[in-house]
Amino acid sequence: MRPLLSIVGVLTLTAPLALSAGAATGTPYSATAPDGVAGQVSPQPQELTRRADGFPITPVVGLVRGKDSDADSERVVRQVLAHAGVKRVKTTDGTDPGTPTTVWLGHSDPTLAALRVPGSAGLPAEGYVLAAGQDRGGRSHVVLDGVDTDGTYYAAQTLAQLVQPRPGTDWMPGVAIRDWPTMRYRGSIEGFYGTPWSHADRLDHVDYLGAHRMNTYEYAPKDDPYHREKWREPYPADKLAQLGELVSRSRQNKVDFTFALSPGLDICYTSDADFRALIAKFEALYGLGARSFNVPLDDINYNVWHCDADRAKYGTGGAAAGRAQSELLNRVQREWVETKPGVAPLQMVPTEYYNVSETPYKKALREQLDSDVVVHWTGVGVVPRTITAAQAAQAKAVFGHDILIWDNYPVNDYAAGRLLLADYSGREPALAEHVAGVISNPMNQAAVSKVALYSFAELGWNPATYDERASWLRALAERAGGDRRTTEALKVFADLNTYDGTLHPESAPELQAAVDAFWQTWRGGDHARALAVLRPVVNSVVAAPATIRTGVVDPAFAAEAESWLKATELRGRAMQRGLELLAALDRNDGAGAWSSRQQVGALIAEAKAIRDSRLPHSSTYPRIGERVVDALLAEIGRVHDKSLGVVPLLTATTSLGTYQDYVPARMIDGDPATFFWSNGGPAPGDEVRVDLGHSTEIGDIALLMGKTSSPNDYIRSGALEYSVDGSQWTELTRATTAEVRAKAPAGTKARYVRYRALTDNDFWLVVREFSVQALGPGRTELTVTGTPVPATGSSYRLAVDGDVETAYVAGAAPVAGDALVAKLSAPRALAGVTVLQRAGAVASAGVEVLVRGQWRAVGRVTSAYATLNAGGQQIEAIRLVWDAASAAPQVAEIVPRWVDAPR
Ligand code: 14T
Repeated sequence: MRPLLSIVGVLTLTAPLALSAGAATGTPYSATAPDGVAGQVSPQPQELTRRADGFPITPVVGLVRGKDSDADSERVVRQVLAHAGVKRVKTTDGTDPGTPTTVWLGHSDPTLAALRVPGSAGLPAEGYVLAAGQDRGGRSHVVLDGVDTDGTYYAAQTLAQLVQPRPGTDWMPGVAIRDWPTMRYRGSIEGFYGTPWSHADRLDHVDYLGAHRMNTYEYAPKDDPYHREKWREPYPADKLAQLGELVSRSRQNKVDFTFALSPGLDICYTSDADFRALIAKFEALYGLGARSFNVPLDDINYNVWHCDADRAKYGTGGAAAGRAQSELLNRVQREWVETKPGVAPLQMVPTEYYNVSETPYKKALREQLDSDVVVHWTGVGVVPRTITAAQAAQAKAVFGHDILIWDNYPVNDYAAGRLLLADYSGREPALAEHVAGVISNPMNQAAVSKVALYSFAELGWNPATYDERASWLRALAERAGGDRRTTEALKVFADLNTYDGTLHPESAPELQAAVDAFWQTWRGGDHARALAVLRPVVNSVVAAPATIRTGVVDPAFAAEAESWLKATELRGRAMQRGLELLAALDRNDGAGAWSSRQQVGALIAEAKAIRDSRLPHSSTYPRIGERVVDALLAEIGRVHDKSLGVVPLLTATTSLGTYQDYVPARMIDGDPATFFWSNGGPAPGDEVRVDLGHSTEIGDIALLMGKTSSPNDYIRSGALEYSVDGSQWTELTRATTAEVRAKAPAGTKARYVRYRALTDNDFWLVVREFSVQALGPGRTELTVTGTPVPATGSSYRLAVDGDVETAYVAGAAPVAGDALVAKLSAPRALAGVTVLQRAGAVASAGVEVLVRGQWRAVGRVTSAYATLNAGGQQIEAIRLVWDAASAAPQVAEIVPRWVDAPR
């Protein structure tokens, strides 16, 4: 007799197969479990004992069909065996085939007894026992004993993850598993707005669900017209055929295809015709084999009726809406669901799906909705940071029905341009005690959503062992087919695609930490070391996309992520150029720094021109390391500006978050048509601020808040204050209006001006302009005129605006006598001048300064970067006298170096 040993430690699995219906139907499907993650079956089994009696899988294997086997589990087992190199499978319907290795599918008490493992009797639905080992006679057995056919199927999927590929003969580790799901519903709801998944996406998705022991796919794409807008209309034949194929494929994966129909936009609850239209649609899907149905009533206004009869019958308010909805659903449940063989309890999504507060609407559902109906709930909030067990218990109590969590992660329809690749976090495992399940509303990108879905599978099956970070790492390893390099590249990429504003309020936490450490070292003075440490981090960003494109198991992942991969490469390269800029400054290479600066700008412009094909992401550019990459490059730009002597005219900041692209810079762009927009209402202490760059005398101040289309977006009560150092503030005035104007008393000196909220605000904040007049010495204004005249869209001012990214672009090539003249607001001693031209269009010119009405030559510019000495003369103007044969000039900046400039 062999000793039954539980091996302490881990068992390393090398890329076993996870199998699916896809492989059987000819679709290549090779999702593989990770090898970097030792010995894990995913989702993690409830009870797993390792045994010492593992065995090689022989070329001939017996397969015995038992009472809980079916074609699907048999298909999976055959794929496992074929993949393990088995040449011949001797199949029987119960008799012992006498093979050296035998797989007992569905049931076998005698074999379990021989392996001394208790059977599956008494396990919850979908549970199974998987035993692998050798009997006293030295014969090898695998028993896949499901409590039902679903359980046997899951035993087969677990088997697929256990077999270890080995050169020569694959290895079956000795193991005894007792396993069952904790949650009844596990899977997904395609419930997002924007471009729905393709048919191929869905087929692949239900394969993924089945391979990860998830049992639910709900079909509810908001932008399938036949699901919501045109819910009454029957599906055209081609769409129906695809749904039929999807229903079959779901069944093969033990996934309950759940058809959802959303009639809420215009249904008349009292209308018999509307009821019949709904049932007809369900009937069509029933005919295809669907046995699970949902009536979502989310994202509608329940205070609006769509027929007079409803108003007359139900009255108004939440209680009326709850009653109307309950009556409709009760009819569907009682007159249809309960009369059709095999149909699962009806599901619904309440209009109030996002909280647990007691309301007349919820009271109506609690008291009137048929008790069999399962109610969806998203947690407290549409995309809540956390869902606790206590909240889940409250939801169950307040809705008075079984709760199915519709978890709005990793859905990205509300986050245009963002791919959500972070961990599935903030869900308290103990919520399983109060809900029937958790399903994911995924991204518009089906294959990329598998990173999160992997963890949904684990939380749903075995919440007790759920570890969000470990699960995420395994998910990435799985996408990488266990390849270490690809896994690392995915980690880098995922870090840059973390921020969602809710579950993950931090953007690119890993890169952020590296950047923080970089500036700390840089400011400490060890520039070489700072660069040497950050460079490989940035290089890994540049390299990740290529590794991912070739390394991920799923070509669809790379295809769907391509816009983001491209953006990652470009932003990574921009960061590389940024570091080169700093290195150039360190070796006093002004020309090199300017060249790098322009390349940074060009790469970022290229990254911002990318548009993905799917809605809503097609409306903007892919966000990558949002704010972190930008902040690094902006700071490098400031270091460069400082070394050039460029004084930014004005910068704007805020303590508030920014909504979409409505960045603070828009409050100081001189254009009242553009605006800053916060992403929340200002609380006391929140502020908007302008920084003049240096302390100077200030005059008129104007703050224009709100806009015609959101007139309430202003600070209801605020204080206008100024400061020299940013810490000591003096109040100028208080206001309660959308437009605030003030004049600083003559002689007031300040560097900062801010407007600070004194009370809470429900509305967000719009600031169209925040202008502060800078007076007096300390700043010399340059006014540019001359020829050639600027091209459309450009202006003279851009040559002296303190922003090297913008340029005076001439409308034509210069002719003899053309010159660009920058006149000083007051004469000042000039040490030198730097002229920055755009590299693509370098013109040559003589540089002259005006001294007491006389132009004097100080040198020539012939390249993109030119820095000249002016000898400290007191000058009135600077001019560039163009060479007639030159290209049309593009002057990014004329940067004077004043003798008396503060350094
Ligand atoms: F039904 C709900 F559970 C639900 O979440 N409905 C939608 C859903 O289709 C969408 O994908 C999700 C994420 O954007 O949020 C819900 O839609 C909203 C929610 C809002 F708060 C749409 C607009 C909102 F302002």
